[in-house]
Amino acid sequence: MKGVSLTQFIIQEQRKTPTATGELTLLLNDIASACKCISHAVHRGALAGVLGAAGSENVQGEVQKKLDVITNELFIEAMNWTGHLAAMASEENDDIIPIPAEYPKGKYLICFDPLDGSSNIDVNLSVGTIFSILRRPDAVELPREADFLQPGVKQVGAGFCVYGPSTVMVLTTGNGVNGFTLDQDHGEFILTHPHMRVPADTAEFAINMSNRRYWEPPVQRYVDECVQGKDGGREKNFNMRWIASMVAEVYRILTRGGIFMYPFDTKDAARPGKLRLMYEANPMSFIIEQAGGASSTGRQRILEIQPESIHQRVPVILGSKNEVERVASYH
Ligand code: P6P
Repeated sequence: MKGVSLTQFIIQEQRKTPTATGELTLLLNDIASACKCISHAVHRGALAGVLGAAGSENVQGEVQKKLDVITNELFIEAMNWTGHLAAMASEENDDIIPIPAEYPKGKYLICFDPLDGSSNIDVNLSVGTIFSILRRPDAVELPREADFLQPGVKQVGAGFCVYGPSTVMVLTTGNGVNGFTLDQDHGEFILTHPHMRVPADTAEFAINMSNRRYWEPPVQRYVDECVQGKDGGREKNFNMRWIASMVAEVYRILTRGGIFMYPFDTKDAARPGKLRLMYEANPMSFIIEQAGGASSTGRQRILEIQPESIHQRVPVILGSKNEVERVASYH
């Protein structure tokens, strides 16, 4: 099955934008190449000796690196020479990552989580790479952290690659959401899920129930009603899922609907939520909204949050529009 490749698809999309220079197309292609490399590393797993925490030593006597560090280096090295980026921000790096002086710079910024859900790697569950593309502010040659702090509505593109039974790249550049499955034989992403849409209603919720005592009352109320189903006043009974891998939860919601919640909790007063705004909540919210869903902190639309720091955490309630709006109405 050949089908439409990711490269063909994004070039066709580019042709719909007369002013496009093709730079975003090339950047998306470079991201796809990086994700192919990460997919290979993740799927080799134990065979590549990259599982588990540090502790073992390689031949140079260096401490064996965890896969999330290796994938971070993979992504940075696949992107820093391309000439499309002015700087990068990664979950794995405290500071923003400048483009080495010897390479040309471009007009985009990228925020990424190289391997989200990496705690699942050792138990062989799906993990993924999440990325968010912003424009470099005009005339900024050497971007600083402040140049990244743009609300999610400013994203030019966003996507994730889920490394599961199959490797699927999900992408939006503001004209809907499309999914591409990696054909391992040809090494190409092929369009397999055109125009992904999130059903407005669902009977499936995803949350880590062990945190119930830390949630705010509106979330406790909503989840208790889902658990009680028809016995508690809802018009239907609900099912529950929790994979502890955001990319897998969001992919499921894109394929059959659902609501995913990592809400505000009082477990750690210093953290308003667990998930990071710039490279988890914003890209996933852009994708979910582009597929007809909704994404909120419970009190505001996530894409309208003015970021204050590159690693800022936010509460996340996203998925089927009618359920997200119900939770927001309880706040
Ligand atoms: P918990 C993975 O570590 C992650 O950032 C998300 O991908 C996932 O949804 C969440 O944290 C899981 O958190 O507390 O259930 O382990």
